[in-house]
Amino acid sequence: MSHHSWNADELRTKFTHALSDMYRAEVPLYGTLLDIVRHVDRSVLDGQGKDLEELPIRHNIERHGAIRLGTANELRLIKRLFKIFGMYPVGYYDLHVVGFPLHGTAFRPIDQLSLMNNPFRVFATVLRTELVSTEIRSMAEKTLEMRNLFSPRLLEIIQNAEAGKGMTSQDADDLILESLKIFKWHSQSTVAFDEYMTLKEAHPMIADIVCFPSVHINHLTPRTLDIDLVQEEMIKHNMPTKERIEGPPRRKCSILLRQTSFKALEERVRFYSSGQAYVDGTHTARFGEVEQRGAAVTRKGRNLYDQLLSVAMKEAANISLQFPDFEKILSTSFSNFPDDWSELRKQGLVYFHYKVTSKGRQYSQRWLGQRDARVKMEELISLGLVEVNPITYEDFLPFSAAGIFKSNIGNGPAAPEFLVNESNLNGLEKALGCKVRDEFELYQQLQDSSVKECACALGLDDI
Ligand code: OOG
Ligand code: NI
Repeated sequence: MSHHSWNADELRTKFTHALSDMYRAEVPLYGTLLDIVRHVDRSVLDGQGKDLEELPIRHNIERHGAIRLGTANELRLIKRLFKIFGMYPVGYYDLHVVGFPLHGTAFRPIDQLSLMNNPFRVFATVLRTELVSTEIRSMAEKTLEMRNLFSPRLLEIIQNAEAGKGMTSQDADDLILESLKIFKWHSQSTVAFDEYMTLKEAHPMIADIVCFPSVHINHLTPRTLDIDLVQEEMIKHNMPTKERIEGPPRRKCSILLRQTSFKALEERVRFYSSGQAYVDGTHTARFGEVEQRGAAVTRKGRNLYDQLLSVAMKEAANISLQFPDFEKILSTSFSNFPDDWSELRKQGLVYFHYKVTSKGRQYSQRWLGQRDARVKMEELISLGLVEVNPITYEDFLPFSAAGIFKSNIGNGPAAPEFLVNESNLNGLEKALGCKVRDEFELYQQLQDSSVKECACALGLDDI
């Protein structure tokens, strides 16, 4: 039998397309949002005299999604599945600090080539049952114990891949098909209506996680070049648009991540009922989101971001605020975050990718070899031998995530009483069966290896 050797990037892209098609069929407004994004991006490029084709390949397909898992076992299986797609757990997100009994990680590609091909990422949270009452915990555990997200065929494909066996085209097709079943929406709940209500009262997130046979993907998010324009268009299209864009304010030099969403749909769901066979109810979980990504910031940059955001939030809490007023407060606070690439680089606030220019390549290695081998990067840049570009932020922001959660599934109890009040990175890693990678280290490695490549191309020992 002929084995096309599928690599992880190809499989991830096949999966991203399939998932996007499925979600488009399930949530038509997501399709409308994709159309708006394409339209906005084209007009932004027109303004710059550029074509869509000039964008990096990744841009056309770039998405992130989110799932909420119930148990450690489900998380472990998801990790094994995503590994086949070249996606690894990066970062720890503790949502209990923003009122949700969840913690999680982001599954995403980590090396430069894979990110260039398709940076598809999934924000995956898992329920922390140790945070909730014993009554709710045992209800949740009892129901989740009976759930099998992974079909026998999918488990077989995963085991074969882990054993290093080749994958036929049929295997690859089945892999995608069987994977989609995990993320599909079901309008039939696995519990009785009163159970659903009890769980929902404890926290709407718990009901969403526990009461369904799959871990329905709750949104898929395209990336845009101008989120402010998309927000305007969403409002024009009468979408139930979130009031404000999460994240940093609009800037010349985009950093991190700005996000907005349309609110979750109220969907019909059938529940079991003791008296009759079924009873009809509704559930809100699935929504649409759009994001604009900017530069990855260093730890120093991140501390500054967190500090400036919290200053703005505190100030906003004092007055009742409309959208434009908050934007003003935010911009004022962020005037303390440099907005010039060379300044951001010199202050070590942002990660950069360094690349030898064509002028640099023309300089003979001998010319450079005659100089002090420790040529300063600044000098190479000012001579036009090396160019610098900010590295894209590939991760998420917990406070923005909280804003997205809140506007979509309801706040839950105003101040939820959790039994435990600390993060549990260890618990998450134990559930995963591996460490989560540190996102800052990954960006640092990307930057360092780009510097090494420059040194190598220019025949320098060190820069
Ligand atoms: C995840 C919300 C977080 C984001 O973009 O920050 C998220 C969820 O609602 O499960 O997707
Ligand atoms: Ni999201």
